[in-house]
Amino acid sequence: MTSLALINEFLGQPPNVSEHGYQIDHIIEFCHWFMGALFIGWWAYFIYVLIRFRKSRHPVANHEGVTSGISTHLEFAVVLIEGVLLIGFAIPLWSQRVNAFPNDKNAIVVHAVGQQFNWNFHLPGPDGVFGRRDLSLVSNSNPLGLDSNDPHSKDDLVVLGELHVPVNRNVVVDVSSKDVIHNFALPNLRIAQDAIPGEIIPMWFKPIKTGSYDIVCGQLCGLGHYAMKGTLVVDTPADYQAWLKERAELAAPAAPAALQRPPGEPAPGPTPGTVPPPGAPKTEKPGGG
Ligand SMILES: [Cu+2]
Repeated sequence: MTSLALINEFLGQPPNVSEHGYQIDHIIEFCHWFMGALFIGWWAYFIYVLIRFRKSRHPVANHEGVTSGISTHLEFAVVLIEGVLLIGFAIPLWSQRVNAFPNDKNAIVVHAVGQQFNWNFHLPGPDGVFGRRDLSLVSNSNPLGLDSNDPHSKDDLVVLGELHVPVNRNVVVDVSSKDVIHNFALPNLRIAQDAIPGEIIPMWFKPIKTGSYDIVCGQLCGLGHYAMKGTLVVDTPADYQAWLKERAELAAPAAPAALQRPPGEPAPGPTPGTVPPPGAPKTEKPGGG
């Protein structure tokens, strides 16, 4: 989808790579032009009034004021345009985002969990079922508290900072937080969702272009907020399968020993499925930064 986006581009908006993004861009672009017109219109009128009704020309005030109805009509036109923007475009678009979730089995479902100051991702693995997570199991080596005694967690993947998704497939991200309010924001995909402790809030999008894009935190969540960045990699289907395979292989060696331990005993090594991406810090300090 191409669109006339002069002001958006001038203001440095990153390129859109999601299916619905052009609709957001159209609204933003139109609002900028509309606000520009109002800005110029109001200022032109203000300067005209300053000159037209200056004291030297009108030493005595006219208390009767304006008698023509043109200002009322102009105000009504502005309200009408804003009403059409809100009711005709913004609310339907928002409604589609929050109500029309894809129900096809082909959609990728991922859990994104924010924490100061990282994004953790939990993928269900080949069985398609998310393993149980328990807050009491959360540790430095098991950032999401994945229960290794749950058979469904055996093939799960937990990755830090970098999420891969295939191109042209619907992606549903269940967003939550471990500590404070964060915001899972994907500027290139024109979508963001608050990550609220104690709540799991889904959002969805369809990436339409391969590449690496920023994942940022859109809420001021603490001293390290500025560094709370991740990467969304939109892959070709083949690259996505290769990434899943690579992650599964990296997670595999630790699995057998950890699965044999009795319940309740602390894990000797890294929890199965927990694979920090290359270059990630070894331990996270909650509250640090
Ligand atoms: Cu944050």
